[in-house]
Amino acid sequence: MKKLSIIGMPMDLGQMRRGVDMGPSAIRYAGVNERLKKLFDEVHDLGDIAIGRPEVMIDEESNLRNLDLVAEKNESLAVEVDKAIESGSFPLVLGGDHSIAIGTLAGVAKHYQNLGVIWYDAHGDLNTAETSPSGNIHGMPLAVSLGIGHSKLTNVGGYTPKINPENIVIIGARSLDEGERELIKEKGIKVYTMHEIDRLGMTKVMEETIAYLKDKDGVHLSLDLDGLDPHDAPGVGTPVTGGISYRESHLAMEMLAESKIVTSAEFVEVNPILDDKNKTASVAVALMGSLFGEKLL
Ligand code: HAR
Ligand code: MN
Ligand code: MN
Ligand code: MN
Repeated sequence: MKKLSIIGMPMDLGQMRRGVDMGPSAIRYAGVNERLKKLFDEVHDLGDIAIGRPEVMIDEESNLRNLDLVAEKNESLAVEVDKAIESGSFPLVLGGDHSIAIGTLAGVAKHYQNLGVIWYDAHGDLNTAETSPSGNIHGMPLAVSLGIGHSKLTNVGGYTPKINPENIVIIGARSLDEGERELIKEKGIKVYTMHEIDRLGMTKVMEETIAYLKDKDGVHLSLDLDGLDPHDAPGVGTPVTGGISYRESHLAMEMLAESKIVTSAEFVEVNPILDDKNKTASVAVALMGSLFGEKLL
């Protein structure tokens, strides 16, 4: 019995471009339920986690934008993701900005001894309050999940760390801050930047990624739509040129489907306000189709 639980996380407090809170609506409008119903025995759309629309505030003491709210709302997300897994469902979280990975991973990682993570993103999201150029928490969730960062964030779900550095593969990186580069080297995190993707081709990148994560007891896919080229995914808050194409991304998802290693996923940073006729949400839904086993023939 294949069951899917869809959880909307309309979070926009991890950065400054409001509108990403409408990501879950845009992805539903693009037909996520209809598309995935063909690929699962049961699809349960659990609706959205309540975020509200508070005024955006900087925490004076920590210099982290909306620290308390981001932490609190991620606690709620962690509970829902945990419940979905308990009920035997594959959890699929719709963002929302990437700060939601803090809650998703808090809910997922307690179910695995040795969780692998694929971080499909233009960015490393490995900043801390000290290294961040922006104070935006969506640039920090991977560091937080490693147990690095403010304790209000690292302790979401009541435990830390969620993952080990040697279990991470970053794919699509092309905008890394100095502190992130240092952390990657210090921790030995595996990264396929756009250079390696161009050089090796996506087939080889995914073969290596799958081989690298094969022995893990679960793999979480955290897919930031800004990992794709802005031509293919324009509706994101922090676009970076020279990204992964729609076709390469499809291939990556198809290879993950074949490998059957992925046990949870989130698709984040869809901002319909910045989009071109819901193109980015539609791309997200198409990639989900491939990830969950849609075939052309
Ligand atoms: N590295 C920059 C920062 O920390 C930009 C992060 C941009 N964010 C995302 N996450 N969309 O991948 O502010
Ligand atoms: Mn990201
Ligand atoms: Mn990004
Ligand atoms: Mn394809």
